[in-house]
Amino acid sequence: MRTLNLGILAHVDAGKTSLTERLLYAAGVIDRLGSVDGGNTQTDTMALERQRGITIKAAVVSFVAHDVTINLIDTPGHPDFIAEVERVLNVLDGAVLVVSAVEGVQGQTRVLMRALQRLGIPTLIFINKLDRAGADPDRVLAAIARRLTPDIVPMGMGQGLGTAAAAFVPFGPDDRGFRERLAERLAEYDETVLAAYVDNRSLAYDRLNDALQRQSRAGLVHPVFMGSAISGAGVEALLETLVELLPATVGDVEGPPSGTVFKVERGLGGEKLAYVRMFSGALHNRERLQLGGDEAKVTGVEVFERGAVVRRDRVVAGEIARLRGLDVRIGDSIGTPPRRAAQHFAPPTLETLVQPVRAADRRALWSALGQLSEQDPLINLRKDDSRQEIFVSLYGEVQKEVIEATLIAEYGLAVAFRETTMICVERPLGTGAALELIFKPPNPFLATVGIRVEPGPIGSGLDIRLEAMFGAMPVAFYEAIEAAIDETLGQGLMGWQVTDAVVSITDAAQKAPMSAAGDLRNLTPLVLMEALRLADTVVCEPVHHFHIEVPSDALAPALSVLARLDAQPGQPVPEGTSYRLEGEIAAARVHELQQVLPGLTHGEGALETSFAGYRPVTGAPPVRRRSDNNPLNRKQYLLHVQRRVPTSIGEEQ
Ligand SMILES: Nc1nc2c(ncn2[C@@H]2O[C@H](COP(=O)(O)OP(=O)(O)OP(=O)(O)O)[C@@H](O)[C@H]2O)c(=O)[nH]1
Ligand SMILES: [Mg+2]
Repeated sequence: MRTLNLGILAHVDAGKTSLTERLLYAAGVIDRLGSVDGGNTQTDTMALERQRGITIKAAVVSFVAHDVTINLIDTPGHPDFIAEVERVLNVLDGAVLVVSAVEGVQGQTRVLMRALQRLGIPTLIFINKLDRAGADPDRVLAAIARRLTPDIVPMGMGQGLGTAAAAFVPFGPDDRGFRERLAERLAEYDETVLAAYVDNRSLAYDRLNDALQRQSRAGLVHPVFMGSAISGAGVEALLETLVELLPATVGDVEGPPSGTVFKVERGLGGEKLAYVRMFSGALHNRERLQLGGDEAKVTGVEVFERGAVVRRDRVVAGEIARLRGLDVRIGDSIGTPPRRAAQHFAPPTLETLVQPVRAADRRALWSALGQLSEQDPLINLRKDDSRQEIFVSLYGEVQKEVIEATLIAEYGLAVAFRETTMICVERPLGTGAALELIFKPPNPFLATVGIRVEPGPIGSGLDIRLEAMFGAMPVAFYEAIEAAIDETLGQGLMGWQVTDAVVSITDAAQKAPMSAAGDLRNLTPLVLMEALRLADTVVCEPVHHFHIEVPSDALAPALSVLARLDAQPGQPVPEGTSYRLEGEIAAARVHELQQVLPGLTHGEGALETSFAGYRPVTGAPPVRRRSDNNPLNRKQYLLHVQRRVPTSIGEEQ
């Protein structure tokens, strides 16, 4: 049987979980409909999700439609949980992007659609909440075309808008206007349709429908459905055509095993459960495999089937399984790594200090947070050297509250957070070069390393280059230098990650057989930090782009709030009875803006923010204390360690 791994994505509260529940119901997998408000849906199963009526973790459920197994992955919409969506994107065959007919296209909708398009994931759009007062699908369609993609094909229209009887009326084959719109839209990527369109000939509906399915499965056009996840309107129509408009896969079962771990959770007994999508080959229960250099054994294979989780002997290409027995983290590969899991969204830009309420819980807290970071690798953990303080990186306040509640509920650990601060980065300002020669005091290592640091293009990250092959040095030695560069630049002159830098290895030497890779690895941080010091760095803070719509009478107060928050708005743009304000604001101030804006605008101001990169801080740059895992401390310490360094080979002998 073919499989379609289908993600449901949207901004927060758009109705993803409700739609998932409806699809399961329409597919006959559940006979009683749960609701988010009643806390009894199939996919919001965590206590915290049910209490808050918000999805926190991605969840998989499965049903069959037209002989295709559909693994539905319900994702969280709150931007604080974007890491969950990030991993899911790597395993999807297709997606349904939900947009509310009332709230319309949000900043988060754009972020998600851009990621789907970058990855070429075929995507249908569902305009939800037609039954709610204020539903305006025409306005939303126009916003989708303007702000998401012009390549949309509305598949029908709404009726009885804003009432419980709201319905979706599909356009039919006999609808001439629909056929014309289809022809116009599909002509762009289909020669036959184009020729007919130009000649003013009408094509049979079947021919157009065929082109629509092909183009939709290829992600070239996006059919738009609408309805209500609460009343079920439009859900049957979506379910009926889903498998035709999105590409189900039959993977290569005979190929080498290859899969991606996209979710990790712990079972009732604390055991790890790894959610894996197989892209090729098969994986059997009791099979032994290599994982990060170690041998591991699968001790259980479970798949999702018609709303339930069932044990199986094996999982094959195209399928999703829950595997037991593997010590993995999210993002790990099983067998041959499949496509490269790139980062699709911005990294967390905030950090907070976590303290146990009882001092004796410090170790337990460190290990509990370690477990949480296996499930969410973007919860970066950092421990301060001297004070043994623990920091976690964050997307926002809601994620912080969820971590706090999870630590209490699952580990019995009460914690307190100190104020949230930004995670800055450092960029080199100029060029700096340094060199330490072998046998030349005070160089304590049996190695030569020369390094030049210079600024790279904004957004380029770290670019490590080798200027030449130096002598007959083993490859492992070059790798040791590169690994040390990578590790050392985790903390620049002010303690922040160094980025947008080109680091060239200008010289490297060792003396066989006395030198070890360790000599190069230990010397590199010293040379690199000297080069960085000469280049100097500028500390840059994360900023968000904001887009606010405020009623005219709230414009002046909004501007003064923005000024207080050091935001930089552009000229206000009048739009009917309101104004649109756009500009930049430091990531650390976004939460405050979100809190004051509704009061200021009597709830009418709409705010959207999205990560917009880093900008140099004005005033004194913030310094971050070094953490244990920084190699530099170790290396600086090593400098003071007594070590006999020969000045010539003769001396060594
Ligand atoms: N009137 C109406 N309410 C809806 C509809 N769909 C969802 N809701 C309500 O909207 C709220 C959010 O619904 P969810 O299904 O939790 O939305 P979600 O997109 O899964 O939210 P997150 O996972 O937290 O991002 C709930 O109170 C639902 O009852 C709809 O079609 N009509
Ligand atoms: Mg949800």
